[in-house]
Amino acid sequence: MEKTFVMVKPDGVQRNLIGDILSRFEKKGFKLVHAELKQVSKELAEEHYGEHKEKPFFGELVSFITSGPVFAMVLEGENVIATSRKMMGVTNPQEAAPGTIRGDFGLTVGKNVIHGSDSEESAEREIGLFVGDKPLVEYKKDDSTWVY
Ligand code: DAT
Ligand code: MG
Repeated sequence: MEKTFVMVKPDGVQRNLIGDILSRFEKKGFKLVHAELKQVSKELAEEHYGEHKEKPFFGELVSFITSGPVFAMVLEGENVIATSRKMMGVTNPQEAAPGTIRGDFGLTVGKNVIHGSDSEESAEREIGLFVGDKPLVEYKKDDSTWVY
């Protein structure tokens, strides 16, 4: 089953949004197979956001994502990568549709509450970076026959 990496960013943690955000994914039918409250190091931040190294906002991005703990998750489900990105809304919360996580909870692009992998390759890469060798929690979820 497809997996993705999602994290509530430091602004979302500080603003007490972990529960609301996790609840949306749970209610949608996605299965949580890893969760960790984690302080991101500068090295991990630079690696994770490597594709943005040359952007003018890179320094700000790294200092923001390391400014406090994040809530890192791996979610599993059919088409979870694209669907969870839709639930997050577009990058800039001012343009994100109401009803999306960024649309409902964010106000500026620099503090947009949540991260989610954007492709199968980035999901695999980001799960590797954040979870490493720790095994994902594999279990049968009793609601699965009602979701699928
Ligand atoms: P996304 O997080 O939607 O995948 P992205 O990968 O293009 O967006 O950018 C990563 C993060 O960088 C994004 O969540 C917020 C920040 N960011 C993007 N564009 C920015 C900009 N123009 N100014 C400041 N921060 C920006
Ligand atoms: Mg991205």
